[in-house]
Amino acid sequence: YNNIARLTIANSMNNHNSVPKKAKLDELGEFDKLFPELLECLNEGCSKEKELDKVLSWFKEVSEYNVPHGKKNRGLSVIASLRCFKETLSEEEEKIARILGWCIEWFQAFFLVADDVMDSSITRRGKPCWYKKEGVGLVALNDAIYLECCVYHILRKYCRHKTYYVDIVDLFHQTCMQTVRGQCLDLITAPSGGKVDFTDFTEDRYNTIVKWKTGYYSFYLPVAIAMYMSSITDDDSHERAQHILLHMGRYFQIQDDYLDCYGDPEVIGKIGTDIQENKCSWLVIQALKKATESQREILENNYADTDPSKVQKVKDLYQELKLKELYHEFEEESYTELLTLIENLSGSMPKSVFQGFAKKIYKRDK
Ligand code: DMA
Ligand code: MG
Ligand code: MG
Ligand code: MG
Repeated sequence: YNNIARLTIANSMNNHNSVPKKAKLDELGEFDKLFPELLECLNEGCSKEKELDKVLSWFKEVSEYNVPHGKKNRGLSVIASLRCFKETLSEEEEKIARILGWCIEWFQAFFLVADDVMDSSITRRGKPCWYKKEGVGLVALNDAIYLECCVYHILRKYCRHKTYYVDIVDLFHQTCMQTVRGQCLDLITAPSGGKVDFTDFTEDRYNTIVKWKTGYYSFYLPVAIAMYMSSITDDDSHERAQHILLHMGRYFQIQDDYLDCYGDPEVIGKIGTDIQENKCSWLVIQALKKATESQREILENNYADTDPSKVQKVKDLYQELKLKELYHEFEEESYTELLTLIENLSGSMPKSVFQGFAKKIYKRDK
């Protein structure tokens, strides 16, 4: 049977991760096939200037190194969502949906290259962070800006004459503003070099950081693109979708925070730095909620330090406070809550859009 039938059946099943392997591979394969064409189109506009050859080959490496090696959940969500909104897709629509998915992957690469500099990270997707590479360093700043430019270059090339072009360009602009606000709050809540001060580490602050830095770009953005492609432009539907998807984003970032401490670097492709970097992580928020006076003091004396023995003391305290167990309880409860939210808030939109997305991230280990 065709892809639509396959995905519909997969979405109606209750098992998690139930999309048949073949459907997954087909879609990922089709998606990956488009990357070389997009890489090529980024050279347009300066190919006649010999002296710019160096720039073109530098930027080619920037994209090749930073864009196509992630899980691609966000990129693949555009076409998956579109299939839920529309019964049949023309070949052209499929191609555009995949290209817009790639735009999200470039957009994400832009944020990640900058994020790794700011978070003093070491590895990403199983390789050294881009700024850590020999000969890159602070040039990574310009490279991050370049990666953002790619989004609009690709959009313009493939969608300039579409009726939804302005909506989608505007959506990327809005999402960029939202994400940089979130990144700012994340960073200024985690000042470096000073005395540890947990007064700002509240549940409210946490919720605000994750909604802005993760929720909009990772969850609302891909579905909203599919909505605009399907001519769903009314505020009510967008508000409903946003509400559900920001809830999912919070759940996803809590997983990210958990994996920063407990994930296997071989599997998640990155080495956690949240404790060292003084991050307002879900784990430290929970620890502060449960800690006695003396346990809080241990946290204050050992958090936000690169000294491995201090990091270990924080991890030991997390274990004493049973944060792993707390996380697994949260994971169960939150998933049920999410499914209820989908039931109640989807309105006229197909629930499968949200259910499919939820299944992909539930109990993930990377
Ligand atoms: C990442 O938050 C948010 C953006 C916008 C890149 P993070 O620093 O926790 O992400 P990671 O753990 O992948 O570095
Ligand atoms: Mg980071
Ligand atoms: Mg960060
Ligand atoms: Mg993280």
